[in-house]
Amino acid sequence: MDDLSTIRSEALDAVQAAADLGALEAARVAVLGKKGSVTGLMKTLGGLAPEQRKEFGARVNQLKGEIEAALDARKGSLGAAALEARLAAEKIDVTLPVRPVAEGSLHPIGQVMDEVGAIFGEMGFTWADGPDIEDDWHNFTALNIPPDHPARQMQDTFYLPSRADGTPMVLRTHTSPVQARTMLNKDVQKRLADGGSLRIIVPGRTFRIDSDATHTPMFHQVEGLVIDRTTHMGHLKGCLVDFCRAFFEVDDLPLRFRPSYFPFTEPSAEVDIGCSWKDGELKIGAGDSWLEILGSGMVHPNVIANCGLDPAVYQGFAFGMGIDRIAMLKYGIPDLRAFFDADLRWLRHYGFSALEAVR
Ligand code: 2NM
Repeated sequence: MDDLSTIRSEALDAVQAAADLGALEAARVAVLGKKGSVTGLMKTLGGLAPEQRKEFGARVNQLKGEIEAALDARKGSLGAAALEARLAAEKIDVTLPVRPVAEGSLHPIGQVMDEVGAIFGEMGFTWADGPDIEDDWHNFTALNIPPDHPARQMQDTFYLPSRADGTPMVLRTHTSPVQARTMLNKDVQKRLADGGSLRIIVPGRTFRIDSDATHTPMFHQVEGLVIDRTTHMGHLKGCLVDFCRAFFEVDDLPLRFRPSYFPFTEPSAEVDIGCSWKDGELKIGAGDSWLEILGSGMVHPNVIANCGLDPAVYQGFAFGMGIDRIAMLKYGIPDLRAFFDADLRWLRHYGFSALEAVR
C-alpha cells in the first residue's frame, strides 16, 4: 500500500469531517504540525538518495499543497456557515414593540409660567423671585394695606409663629412683597437714579385661606412691575394688550379696562378679555361675553415711598394675575383642584413635553 495515498485520504477525510474551526485546526496539526503525518514524510527526505529524494520530494510537496488547499477551502466554508448561524441567532425582530420609556411631563403651571416669562422677556422684563414666608411689613404694610384691612385678618391669611422680635410672619398672600424687596434693593435704586428703568415679573406660589371649587389654599400668581420717571397708564394698557394677545394667541383679542380699586395702585383697572360661549364651550376671542383676567394700576405713591423711592420722581405700573386660572382658560382644563392632586393620569393628559422649548 502506498504510504502517501493513505496519508492523503486520511488527511482529506479529516479535513472534510471537521465540524468547526477547532476541529479543522486539530486536523491541520495532525498533518502539518510538528509531529504531523506529512511533516514526518518531509523528515525522511534527508535520508534518501538524490534521485529518489527529488522524485519523492516532489510528490510530498504536491500532497502538502493539496492538503493545504483542502484546509483553506474547508476553513472558508466553515467560516461562512458560522456567520450564517450567527446572523440567524442574532436576528432582530423590528416589528416587536419598544420597551416603554419612562417620560415625565411639565405641569401646566410650570409651562404657563415659562410662556408668560417668554412673552414679558421679549418686552424687557426679567424674572424675580422671593421667599414664600414673609414678614407682615413686606406682605402688607409696604404695599399700603392698612392695619385694619380685611386681607390681614386671620380668616384670610396663614399666620406663622412670629419672629423673636415680635414681627408677625405670614405665608405670602401675593407675590407683591418681591416687588417691594426689589424697589428697596440699593443696586436697583442706583440704576433708577442713573436713568434706567425697572421691569420685573414675579411668578410664584401664594397662599390664602380659601378652599372651594374655584379656590385652593395654595395657588400661583404672576405679578409685574415697571418703574421709571415717565411710564404712564398708556404703557400699562399697551403692555397688557400685547401680553394677552400673545398669550392667548388671538391677534385681534378685544380687551376691556374697567376702573377698580386696590390699596397698592391708584388709579386701578381690572382687565377683561372678549369671549363667547357656544354649546357650553368657552371660546376666547371676539364674542358677546367678557372674562376677567387680571388686575392692574399705577403704583400708589405711598408704595413707592415705602420702598425708598421718591414718588415725586418715580412712577410706574403694576399688574397681577392668577396663573392657575389663565392655564385653565388657555388649555381647557375644567377643575382647578385637579392641578394639585398629583394624579399621573391627569399629568399625562394635561402635561407638556419637557423637550419642547417655549418659543
Ligand atoms: C395686582 C393688581 C394691581 C401689584 C402692585 C404691586 C406693587 F408692589 F408694585 F405695588 N405689585 N403688584 C398689583 C397691582 C397686583 O394683582 C391683582
